[in-house]
Amino acid sequence: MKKVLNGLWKVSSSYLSESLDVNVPGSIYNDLITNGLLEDPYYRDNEYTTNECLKYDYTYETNFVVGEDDLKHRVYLGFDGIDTIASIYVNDKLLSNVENQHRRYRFLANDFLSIGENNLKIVIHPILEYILNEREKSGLEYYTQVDAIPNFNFVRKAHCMFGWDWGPKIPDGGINKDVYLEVVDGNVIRDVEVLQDTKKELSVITVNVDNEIVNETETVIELYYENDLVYSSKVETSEKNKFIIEVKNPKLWNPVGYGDPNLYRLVIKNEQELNVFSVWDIKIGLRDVKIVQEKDQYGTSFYLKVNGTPIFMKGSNYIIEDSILPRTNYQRTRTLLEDIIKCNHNSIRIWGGALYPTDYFFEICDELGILVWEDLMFACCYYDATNKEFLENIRLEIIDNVKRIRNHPSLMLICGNNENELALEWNPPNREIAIRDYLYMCEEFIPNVMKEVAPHIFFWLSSPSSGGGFDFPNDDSRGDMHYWGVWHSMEPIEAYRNYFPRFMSEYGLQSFPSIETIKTFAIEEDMNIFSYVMECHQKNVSCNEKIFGYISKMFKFPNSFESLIYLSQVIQAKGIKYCAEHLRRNYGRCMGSIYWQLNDCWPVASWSSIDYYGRYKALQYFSKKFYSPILLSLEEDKKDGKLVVNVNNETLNDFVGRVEVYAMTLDGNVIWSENIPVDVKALSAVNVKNYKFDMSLKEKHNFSVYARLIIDEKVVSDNDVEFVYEKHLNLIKPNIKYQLEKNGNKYSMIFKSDVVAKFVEISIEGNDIKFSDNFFNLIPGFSKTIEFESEADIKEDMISIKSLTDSF
Ligand code: BMA
Repeated sequence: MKKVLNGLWKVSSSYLSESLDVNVPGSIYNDLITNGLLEDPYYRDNEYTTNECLKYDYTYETNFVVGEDDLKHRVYLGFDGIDTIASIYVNDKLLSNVENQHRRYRFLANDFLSIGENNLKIVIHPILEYILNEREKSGLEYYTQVDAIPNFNFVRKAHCMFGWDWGPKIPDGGINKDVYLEVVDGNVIRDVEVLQDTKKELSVITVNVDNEIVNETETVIELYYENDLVYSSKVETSEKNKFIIEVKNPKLWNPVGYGDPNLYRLVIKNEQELNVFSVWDIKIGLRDVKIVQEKDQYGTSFYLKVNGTPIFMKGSNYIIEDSILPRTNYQRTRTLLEDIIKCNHNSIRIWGGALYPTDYFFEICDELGILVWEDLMFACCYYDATNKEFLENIRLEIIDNVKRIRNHPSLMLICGNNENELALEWNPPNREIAIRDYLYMCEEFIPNVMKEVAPHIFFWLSSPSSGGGFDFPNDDSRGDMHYWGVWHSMEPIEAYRNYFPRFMSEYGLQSFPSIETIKTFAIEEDMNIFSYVMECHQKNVSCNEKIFGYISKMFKFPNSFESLIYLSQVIQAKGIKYCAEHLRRNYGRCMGSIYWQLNDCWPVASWSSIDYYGRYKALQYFSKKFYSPILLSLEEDKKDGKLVVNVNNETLNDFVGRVEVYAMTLDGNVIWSENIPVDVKALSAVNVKNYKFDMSLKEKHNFSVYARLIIDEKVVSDNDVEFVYEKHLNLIKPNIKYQLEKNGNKYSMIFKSDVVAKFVEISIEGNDIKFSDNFFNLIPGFSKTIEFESEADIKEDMISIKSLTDSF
């Protein structure tokens, strides 16, 4: 029997003049803010003054009742998430000290409890003092990410809570997850492991059940598909029960776009006659997963196969959803994951500097068919691997988390860390020690733990890696790659095409969030990208000048702050599109595009495609097109006037259709056009046609190519391209017209323009709307329909439309 002890607790601290009533789970920052004792750190430059509160102990306290009968059994106190360095007292006796935010703790508490009312105190100790002490004890300096508070590597807490190149330095603390009392008066199922060997005709499932034994029960197992019982069995409960289930012609779990993500319900019970003592009721998916690494003409492949089908993984990197953790919830996560599905992503990478995701995160991915790349929570630093206590701490953390997530069908692979192998290229101090400690911890110790806890899950040593041993981790001929020449080294966007990674797990460009988001943290006088407040909300050392630099390469000098914000999003979207399409054109050679980054943990200038408030940046809209399973892309060579028209078919069906190509001047005058029949096999990319345009420079400034792919008389994908940067195009101010139609809460807008209109942005005052597309181009002679839903009554005078020519 489990009783959750969440709810109203008291917190006291010498930082506070009196104790406060607070909600558990929660956090120090959240408690202080909601009680009006701390300014919101996300506003203006508050981040820099709010950390004072973290110098103190906080004692969280509650009382609970234990009955006489309870104490005849085993009574546990459980803590699913304590952040981070804390002491737990029961009736003023120390139950335990804890030191890992990533772990779940459970302690036998009988000797601490008495019949009647009991008192539970959790004292959260100052985190910054702790890491300094640990650093001193170790006597050594290890490399840590430069944008974070140093020494974060000495504690097992989400690294990015100490700051990152997109994150504020507010290492909040508190009781993050459930606290419960558990009375074990009958057998308890402690763990279930589901292994499978799945083929199309037959899935053989092995279920290993770990029980805590107290009495005699039977372990019952039932497997359902929808409401039909597929299998059931019963055995006498022992510490370990094993079941082997055969499912003929299983309903497979498929990634989104490759069939349905079918789920089975697996119920396991410990019961005695009609008494049920313990139940596990989980969803599982039957699928065959492989990471294929085979030698080929380009090096060694690195790709995912699900149910025998090679999958090009398309997605982005996920960070924590909020630096103040109690502000996260199921619905926020669900909306984020639904947004990526709506935009044709099929994958997500859980980046290693953050937190292991919640159970509901994985349940949603299982349900939606999202493929998950999971990092273990180590990133951008080195650790003291001679510290035995630290190693034991991470061993238990890995076992705990991997056991928690290993049965999810959406989990494709687990990776040891983010960029720790690569970090050797960044001249870490004590280099030889860093090498020694990395090799032991990350290539011996952790892989052994993984073998113990999840031998059936593909384990990749680091991201990026070529297989370990510091052997050119970022080699584009094998393993995965993080390419940061564009952005961190300020290489031009064109440089993306110089690399042919087997799997690109990071690349990115920054932008500002939308003006509505900026208004939540900045006031009128801050509305300048080089103002103090705007720079406070830019965490990358190289600052806002980099965004400005990329804008200046392609666009004219912006005429206002708003235009600059708009252009920052356009350049980001254009750059990532440029790379993503290049990666997809190399289908087969490259099989993954995971851009950096999906979301934000506070309102900030960053690489995200969806901002802190869930608003889409231009990139999120672009991703819907460049990740579309059927894609027409145009590879132009600006200098030589060459063009390659390419079509990707990442569906399971061949198709026939036609590609229409129009060469035109910017006023819509078609110079020349062509219809090309295409016959594209499933899971392939084809080069449809190569062109060479002979143009004078002058002509180039007034020239655009538009192409569209038509299947069954429907436009499935379209694209357009120019041969000089937009700043040098002779763009004409467009006359954009639209027709607004309403049907209940569903709206459509049919757009037309008299000339080529670039990056047309729709906004509706006071309404946050996700459109079917935005920041799109309008081609004269062709209409474009945009759809959206809104409960508000949208009228034309609420709608504003702008395009590139409004920005200068
Ligand atoms: C990658 C990530 C993060 C970082 C991002 C942008 O290397 O792994 O550490 O935020 O680059 O610099």
